[in-house]
Amino acid sequence: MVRVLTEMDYSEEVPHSDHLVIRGTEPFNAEPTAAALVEFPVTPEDLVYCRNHGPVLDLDDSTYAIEVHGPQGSRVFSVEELRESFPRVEVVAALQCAGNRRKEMDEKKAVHGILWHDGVVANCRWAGLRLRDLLQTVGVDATALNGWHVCFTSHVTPCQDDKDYGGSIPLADAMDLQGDVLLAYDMNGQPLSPDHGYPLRVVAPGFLGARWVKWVDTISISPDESPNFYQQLDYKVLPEEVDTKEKAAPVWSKVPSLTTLPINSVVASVSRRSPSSILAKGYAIGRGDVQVARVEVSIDDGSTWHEAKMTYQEGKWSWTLWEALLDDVPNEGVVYSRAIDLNGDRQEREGKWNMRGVAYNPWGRRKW
Ligand SMILES: Nc1nc2c(c(=O)[nH]1)N[C@H]1C(S)=C(S)[C@@H](COP(=O)(O)O)O[C@H]1N2
Ligand SMILES: [Mo]
Repeated sequence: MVRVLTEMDYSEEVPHSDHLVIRGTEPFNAEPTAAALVEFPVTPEDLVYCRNHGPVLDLDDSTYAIEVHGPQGSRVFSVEELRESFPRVEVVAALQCAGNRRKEMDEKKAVHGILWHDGVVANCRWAGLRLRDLLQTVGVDATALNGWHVCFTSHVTPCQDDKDYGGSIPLADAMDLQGDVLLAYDMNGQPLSPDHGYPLRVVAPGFLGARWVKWVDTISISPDESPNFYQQLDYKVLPEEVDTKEKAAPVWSKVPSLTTLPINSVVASVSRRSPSSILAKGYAIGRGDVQVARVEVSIDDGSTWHEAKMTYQEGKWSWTLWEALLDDVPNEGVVYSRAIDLNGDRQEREGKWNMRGVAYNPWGRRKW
């Protein structure tokens, strides 16, 4: 367990990207515009949103180690050992915060949380070791531990709501999912930056960002989910009638923790291509491992839909970029988008309001 700060202290905060719109400074929370995001199939470091619940420190990887608590006891691994003793695996996967599009939900009725626009998503090339390989090394046999969870914790600093940051995913997913859950040390071919978890972070493709624990220093298996605040008392879709903290208090434990986020798409930019035509661009993202099959756009309030051209999709876990050139358009209007996945599930016009403003996915919508 690596404890660096015993209280939330921002005096050693690292510098952050200048290309983000800042939504909060202590802790540092910032996102790019969606218009900038969709210009890059793989999100450059400077445009990767930052979501923090505490200070961001530049950690020393020579003293950093992780503890893995397995069925036969605990083992400590240095970062170097993890890099050298396990195969390096690359995965392209979209990281998305459950609060993406919260601002739009807040426009319907006030929600609790940072008013993120539609930029808290990043599609990166992650590299690291397979969590499965590490767990097998310490003797974890998933078939004998049916229904168990893998818990990740970062003790580096305390957070706003808990003494550390933690989350968990089902053990079966960690051991299966084609082995794509990583303990990552690289992002886009470079060592992770402090903002994104240097020296080690969890990469859990298909899961909401909250489970991608940064600066992870402890991994354990348990019959229960992580007891951490961010697993138990946050990142859940509360019933619509729960609209105050007081009403939420007795309900949290009865509502399941989020694992995947629903199919989504947004219109990121609309530009004029001629006096009578526009080009709409956006991203779409499937639920878990279910890929986006198609994206459609409408400029007549959803009466007729046109298929957009998908310009990028890479493997099972990436986002989808799309664009649509629309002719004979009036001077102004609204472009809507909706994504449809391989199972035929599609985005609906309206999303469900919930107090914490998570998992919001109504049709994408942008004026021109
Ligand atoms: N240690 C730690 N890990 C964390 C968080 C955090 O505050 N502390 N935030 C989580 C949330 S809510 C998200 S959406 C992602 C954001 O990752 P990023 O800042 O690299 O974009 O990290 C997750 N991992
Ligand atoms: Mo998040």
